[in-house]
Amino acid sequence: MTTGNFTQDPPSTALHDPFFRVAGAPAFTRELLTDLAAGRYAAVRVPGFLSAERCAEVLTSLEERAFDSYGNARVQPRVMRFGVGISDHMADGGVADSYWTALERHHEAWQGLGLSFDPFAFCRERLGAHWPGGVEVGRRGGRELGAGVAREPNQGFRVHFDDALREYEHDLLDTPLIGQFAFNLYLSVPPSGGETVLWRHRWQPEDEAYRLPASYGYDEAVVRDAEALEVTPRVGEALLIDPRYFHAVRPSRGARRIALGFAVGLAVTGQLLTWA
Ligand SMILES: O=C(O)CCC(=O)C(=O)O
Ligand SMILES: [Fe+2]
Repeated sequence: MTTGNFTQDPPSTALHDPFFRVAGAPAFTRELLTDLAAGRYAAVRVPGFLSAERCAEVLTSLEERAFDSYGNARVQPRVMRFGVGISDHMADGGVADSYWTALERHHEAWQGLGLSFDPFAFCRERLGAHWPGGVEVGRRGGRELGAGVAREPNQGFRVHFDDALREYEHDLLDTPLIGQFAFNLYLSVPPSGGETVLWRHRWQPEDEAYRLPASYGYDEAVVRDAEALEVTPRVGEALLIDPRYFHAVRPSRGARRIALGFAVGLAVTGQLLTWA
């Protein structure tokens, strides 16, 4: 209750930015993608992006496979993955040769699932259905990057942000980017936990005081004064976020939390370009 004594109230969390919100829609329209890139939304969610049948097909075959873990010096608590993530192959502000070697095995592993369709191609097609420039897998030095990865952060993702402009010394892709998103399609979600949380806070130099040693993540105190919003993912739903807002995934209880994910860049050409 407000007593008139402002020192008793949390400093800024009571204030709301009307643009810090999540849109829910049947499709990623041109307008929603534009508004997400421009900052009129923090995230866009599309329920039923992939049918229950197709989710079950991909999930069933993934469940039979052994997942790897992300590099465990940088990613603690452990996050499992099926396929290659470029963040494990960052070197000297660029991409190590090991990424390209790992990608060959990644393609074999995904082909080995014997799926009736290519889930990442399907996601690109639906994501770009209303986008004039379409969606393609990004290239570096003329070579196509990874199309996506299955991620399983059962113990959560720490508070972090994703921004290729800061993570790499030069342009990651051959085509420069003017905007970035992170795409997730949920195949399996837990009955409790597993929420995706976003904070209305972008990286600033002072935040480095909160970085956990050798980690991709930050102490949650870095976002303590920021407005937060939470999304509880559903199976078959696609979520596109502005990953430059600090975000985290809460630990899951009761079931595996498995999502197909990739990064999306809005290129100067107007195309959406993906990578993982
Ligand atoms: O799994 C999620 O909901 C978000 C994961 C994440 O950190 C990202 O996609 O950048
Ligand atoms: Fe992220």
